[in-house]
Amino acid sequence: MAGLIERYREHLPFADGDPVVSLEEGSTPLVEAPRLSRRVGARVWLKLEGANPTGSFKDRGMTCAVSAAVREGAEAVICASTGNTAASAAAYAARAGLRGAVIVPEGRIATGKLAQALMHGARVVALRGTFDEALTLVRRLVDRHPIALVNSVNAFRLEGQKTAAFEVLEELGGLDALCIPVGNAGNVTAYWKGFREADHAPRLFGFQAEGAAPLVHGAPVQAPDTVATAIRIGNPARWEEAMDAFTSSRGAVRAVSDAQILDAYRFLAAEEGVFCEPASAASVAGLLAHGAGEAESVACVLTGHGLKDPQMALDQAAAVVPCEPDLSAVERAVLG
Ligand code: AN7
Repeated sequence: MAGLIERYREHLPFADGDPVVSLEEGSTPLVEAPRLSRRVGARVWLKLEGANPTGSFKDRGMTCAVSAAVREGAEAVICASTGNTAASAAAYAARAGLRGAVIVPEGRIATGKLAQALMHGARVVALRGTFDEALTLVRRLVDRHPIALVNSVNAFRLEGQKTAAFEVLEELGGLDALCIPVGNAGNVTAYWKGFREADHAPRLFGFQAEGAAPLVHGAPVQAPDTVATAIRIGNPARWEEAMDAFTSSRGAVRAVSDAQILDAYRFLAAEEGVFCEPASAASVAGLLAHGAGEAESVACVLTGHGLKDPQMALDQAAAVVPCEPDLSAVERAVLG
């Protein structure tokens, strides 16, 4: 399977012969969710972005951002991140032979993401501050040093991420509504760009965590907090564009509580066989809590894989059953 620059080159700002840094990202599964569909009263599909090479949708943007950085002669890339951008940037930097640095909020990044960034050889800086402070600082840093910024303020990121909208439309033909978690608001902006370029306009419903819902409140949140660490963001970089996407598509941005997020997280794993990370479950939590207008066909974007955050899973799931190594004990343990 080709990577997405190859697959969608005519819709992307890359010419034949430009350098391409790819891990064959994109082309992710879109699976129907029968139990969720029954609960919602519509046909619901799940876009499994956790099936990307580093386990999140960020790879779509990163293949473009890092390919463009190589084309421009960059030697290093940097990002601020709640975790997934860091993991993806580190992987694509390694692939390209560039140095990578990532700045993450100390103690607020899921274990899997930290392991990825470190294994790929990035310099991982744990900031004693929020994601928003980290982003402000890296933006100042790249003004002073020749390092490519690969956060979603980088236009190439959105170009890559818009391809997910193409894929959904190619599979379903059309769509009434899309539900999506919102943090820094790059992804919803990218989907809207992709849908418009493909001449479709499903309603976009974005969901933020209650404790980190600046777009819902209409004001930045100084100390954002939620169990969904990936979307623990108080001042989204793509604020205006995201609000335009919600308004233009006749959609909305709404908040979901941590309890609703965790309910959806467990439901998807236990009832649909789909393990996503908590932030991703916000899309389904929002659909369950608020609906999606009168939509008959709905796609929920599951942005990252559940294995990103093993500690959260162990905290939320049933305990393991200890057992002595004899048959009757095993019978009791298995059947009891
Ligand atoms: C799983 O990695 O911002 O609204 O620094 O990891 O485009 O920010 C992650 C965001 C949703 C929100 N789901 O997307 C980062 C980062 C998952 C995420 C989002 C993120 P945006």
